[in-house]
Amino acid sequence: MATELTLAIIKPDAVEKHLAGAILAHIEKAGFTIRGCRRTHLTRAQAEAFYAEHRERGFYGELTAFMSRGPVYVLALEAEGAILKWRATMGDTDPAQAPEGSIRKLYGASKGENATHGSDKPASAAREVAFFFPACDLV
Ligand code: FUP
Repeated sequence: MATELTLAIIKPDAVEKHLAGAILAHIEKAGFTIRGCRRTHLTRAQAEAFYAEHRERGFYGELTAFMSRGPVYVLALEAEGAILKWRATMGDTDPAQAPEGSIRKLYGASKGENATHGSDKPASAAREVAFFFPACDLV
């Protein structure tokens, strides 16, 4: 399996609850190398651009309002098969369906406020990492 980069976000709900440190520790214990890490507060326009592929979905307004309501941590994670590995580490979108011990089960509250984001496929990972990190910041 190849070494990959994927984009993770510690979402506003988790940052508000002071869970960012616990989630970063979980990420490192799971075997990812954190190649990029930045705290930021997305504008509504940035959240809309980031989630543009969901524009037609009913939850788009709620999703982009939520993602811009407070600070987030954006992370570029590296591992063998990082994209699928990070999605497995997070668990299902709905925390109620996520496996025991997964990040969304441990720290998520609902389908919308589910603690973390992860890229879903290689093309998304490339777009999403580049959305937040110039190549020179991936160290
Ligand atoms: P995921 O890839 O697991 O983040 O899930 P999706 O791409 O299906 O959805 C992206 C984000 O939209 C989720 F993280 C949360 C939000 N969402 C809702 O708010 N309601 C839904 O019913 C589904 C997703």
